[in-house]
Amino acid sequence: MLELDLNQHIQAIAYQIPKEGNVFNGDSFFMKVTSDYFICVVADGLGSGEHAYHSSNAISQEVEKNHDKEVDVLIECCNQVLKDKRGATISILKVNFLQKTFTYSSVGNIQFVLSCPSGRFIYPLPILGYLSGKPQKYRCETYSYEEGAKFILHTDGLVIPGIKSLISSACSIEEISDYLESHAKTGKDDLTYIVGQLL
Ligand SMILES: [Mn+2]
Repeated sequence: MLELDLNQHIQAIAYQIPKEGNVFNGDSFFMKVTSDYFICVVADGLGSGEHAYHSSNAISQEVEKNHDKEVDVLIECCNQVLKDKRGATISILKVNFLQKTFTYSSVGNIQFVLSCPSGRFIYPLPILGYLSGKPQKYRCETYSYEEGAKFILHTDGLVIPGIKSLISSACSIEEISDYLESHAKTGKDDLTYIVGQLL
């Protein structure tokens, strides 16, 4: 499954494939572009199959319903909808085009890296754990970005050595996505990535 979203400020490609033999994908994502901001969420439901899907899908639906809210509010809303569900890891990214900043918050093993044309990398430190409706501490940080910055957000089903050199290369995001997709054969885990460029 491949999805493309773009305007004059961003181009983003999302790709998803379930674990080999599974119908349900335990990962979910949502992304949306408006004239002012881009928001995306990637969630990895604990385990795999239908129960994993119910947890991660609850997160993507919550962000879809409330995409205009701030990231710190959204992540707590997502925690609340996981009460009585198995749980999920999560990353939320929201980009403010006018301020040229982005806010990122994550719990668990979803990886994010952003590479600026100047050579600067932004690689927020992960918080261990997962959301399951229990009280949880979050880290929610805002960074500035340069035009041309590229980023990738991916679940642990994608295992690619040298992801930082790939994202900082001169390749377009279509080329990066083609490369990732060709390496993302169905395997031991569900897999989701979002690759994008801020313009
Ligand atoms: Mn996983």
